[in-house]
Amino acid sequence: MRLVLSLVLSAAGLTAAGISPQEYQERRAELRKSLDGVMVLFGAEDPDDLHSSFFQESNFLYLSGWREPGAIMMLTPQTEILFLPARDPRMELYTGAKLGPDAPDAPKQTGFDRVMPKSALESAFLKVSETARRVYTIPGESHSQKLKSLAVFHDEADAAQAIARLRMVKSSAEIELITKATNATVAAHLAGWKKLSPGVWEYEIAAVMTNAYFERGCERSAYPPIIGSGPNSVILHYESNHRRLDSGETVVADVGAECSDYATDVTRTVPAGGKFTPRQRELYEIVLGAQKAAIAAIKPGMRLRGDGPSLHQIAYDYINSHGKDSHGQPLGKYFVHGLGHYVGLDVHDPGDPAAPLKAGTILTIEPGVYIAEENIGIRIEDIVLVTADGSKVLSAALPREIADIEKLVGK
Ligand SMILES: [Mn+2]
Repeated sequence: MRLVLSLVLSAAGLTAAGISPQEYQERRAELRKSLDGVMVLFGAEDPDDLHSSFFQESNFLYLSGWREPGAIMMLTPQTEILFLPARDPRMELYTGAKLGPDAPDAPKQTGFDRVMPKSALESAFLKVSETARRVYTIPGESHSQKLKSLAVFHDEADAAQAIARLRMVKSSAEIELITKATNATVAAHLAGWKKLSPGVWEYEIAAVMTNAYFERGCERSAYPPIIGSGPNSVILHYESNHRRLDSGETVVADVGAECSDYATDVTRTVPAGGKFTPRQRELYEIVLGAQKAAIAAIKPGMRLRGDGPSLHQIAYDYINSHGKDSHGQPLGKYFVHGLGHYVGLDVHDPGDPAAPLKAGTILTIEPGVYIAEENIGIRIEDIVLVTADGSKVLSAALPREIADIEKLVGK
């Protein structure tokens, strides 16, 4: 009995370190204020295989901090209910103890006003849908379809969009966690540079880098590390990391940690042998110039992309008006991806890329050129906080000038 009790108590540690239970409650309160109906969110289920680990659905995580599989939440302006699966003693031999819906302190442990068994969802939903005008769910989410069939005469609305409006502006606790992940990632890049030399395998660099942020209190990678050397440097999401570095080529290292659920995303392109060739140097300076021009233009009201002036346009224009390919053509067509994205719980955090930036938004600025014909891919990515009057580059401690990089690579 004592053993069971201590296992149950350990469930209290399941909300994310760094974000307080009060903040999760405040997020729900803020969302509920603007809700003209009922929102139902389904948490992630346990993946039933040995290849993947459990990741809580990020909107669910944002609003609850709850990290056990199979939960559901229902929010209205008047109520908030967390539905939990019944405990399964046989499964708990494999998964460890879970918090059951009938535990007397379940509201205290979860921070929700009410905790109910999952089996009560339908009747509770039918009750609130008598008066609710609109049903908010995540579009395409399979469980939601069945639920919506119970409330056929209601308007449908996109829960993810409503939550994204909150997620786009970070709280001070969120900024702190992303800064922590970023500082650990800067250390990871510097450790990777030290290890870099011709003959080393890409996965060895990845191992040195991930180890550096695990040692600094980050539990996971925000995404699989990308170490792309030579021909692999032009592959945008190269992840196999299975090639040996050769001298004379560039290495794109796109690696970011996740700390207490919050991601970061930082890329540098460095010379495998410690020195850029004149052509690599020329292209690198163009990408860097584009990045600096875009970062200088960040302030509230500016847009990442879309019609009219945008950060993407600034970077594109810079690249397209500097340098040429081997056929004498401008380089704009080699900048093949978006300039950046929002970052938060997800490395690609939700939000309209054409929306005016607000103070408190965190985004990446990552121009690149990828010229397969020349075996050269160059991407420079920093993570930036929008401030009241401009921006702060959170990854500024990681050098990006050629002279500084050449001083550090392989040494
Ligand atoms: Mn990125």
